[in-house]
Amino acid sequence: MIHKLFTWIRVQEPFNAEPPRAALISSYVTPVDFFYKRNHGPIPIVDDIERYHVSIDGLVKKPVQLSMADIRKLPKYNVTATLQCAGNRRTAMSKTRTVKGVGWDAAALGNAIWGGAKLSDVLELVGISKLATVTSFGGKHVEFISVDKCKEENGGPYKASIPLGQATNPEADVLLAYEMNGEVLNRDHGYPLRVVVPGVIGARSVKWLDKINVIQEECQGFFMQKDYKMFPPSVNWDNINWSTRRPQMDFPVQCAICSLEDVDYVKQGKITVAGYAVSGGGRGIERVDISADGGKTWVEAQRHQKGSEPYVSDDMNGDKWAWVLFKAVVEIPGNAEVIAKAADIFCVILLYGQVDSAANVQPENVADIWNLRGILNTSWHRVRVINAL
Ligand code: MTE
Ligand code: MO
Repeated sequence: MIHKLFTWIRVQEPFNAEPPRAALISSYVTPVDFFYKRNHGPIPIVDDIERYHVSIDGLVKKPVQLSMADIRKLPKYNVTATLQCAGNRRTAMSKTRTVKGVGWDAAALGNAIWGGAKLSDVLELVGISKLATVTSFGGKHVEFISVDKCKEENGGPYKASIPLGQATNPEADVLLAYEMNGEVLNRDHGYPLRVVVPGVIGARSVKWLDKINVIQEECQGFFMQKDYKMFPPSVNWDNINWSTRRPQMDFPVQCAICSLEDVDYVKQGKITVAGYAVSGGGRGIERVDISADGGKTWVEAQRHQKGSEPYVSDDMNGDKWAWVLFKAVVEIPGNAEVIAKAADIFCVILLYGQVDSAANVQPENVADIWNLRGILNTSWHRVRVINAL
């Protein structure tokens, strides 16, 4: 199949776009042009790179200003990580009941190789040691403030925060990234510098970074406190109380079929069903199951990351922050519902080196997880095939 390199523009201003779902899975690493773009305000232009700097301030001993040259001097890491918008698959959720937000199909995510400095190394420059969860001045969160301005912040900058313990943990791989797939980060994705918080909803990966603030409480910005929180279906715009929920951080287990549209014409017989599966928090994908008869019978899909080796969720060779692509051959009986569901795996090393693992599964039906902002539609992905004669 030949896919033209184009993306669907979901909103022109601010610019929001995603690729066609079938094209998304044609490569493990998503080409930059094809990577979804999610913006809350106009895309800023940072052109005077000599004068550009990031300030680190707040509850630190000595605030500093870092130029791009200072950041490039730190050890460079390449981290393959899937970034996914919390609103991915929102359009499907809005079919249950109206939701508020950009209407996304199933391609508001992408897998890139992010190159940059580790935030844990950057924070050492202001005297915060690795694995610190609190600074000597009481700082417990790291806030990222952007250059762009958006209406939700009343014209102020986009911002978000993560816990200090995640920011200072080298294993969490939080980056200040200046490269995407080996190229200089482009304007759409945050040039000259963005945060990449692997395993966490895209909203926390602040683009066009301007300031880093070490603060006591989590960021009080709109997108942390009045958005990107998961509510039950009973909560509506009249009875919502934002303060009753925590800001969403890790992404739950997700998967989608990309080789078929929501409603597609298929000839009876064997077809290959393909798509992606991904989870947050560094959890691997333990299995992906496909049904071609509305959930009566299932076959396990093959999973792949880079190369041709089958992916094994608990071997340490996989990219733990990245999606897996899956494929399964199924027999289409005629008109049918094709379903994909995934389970992730979380391994923790307990005392004495014993390994415990727990699997999370996806909710069966979108109606059960409907929420007014239409976030985290991680329900089983169901598509309808119609017998093409
Ligand atoms: N950072 C800034 N400064 N402004 C934004 O609007 N959007 C966030 C995040 N970082 C945003 C931002 C959201 S909701 C997502 S999903 C990701 O960026 C999207 O990153 P991308 O456009 O590089 O795909
Ligand atoms: Mo997002």
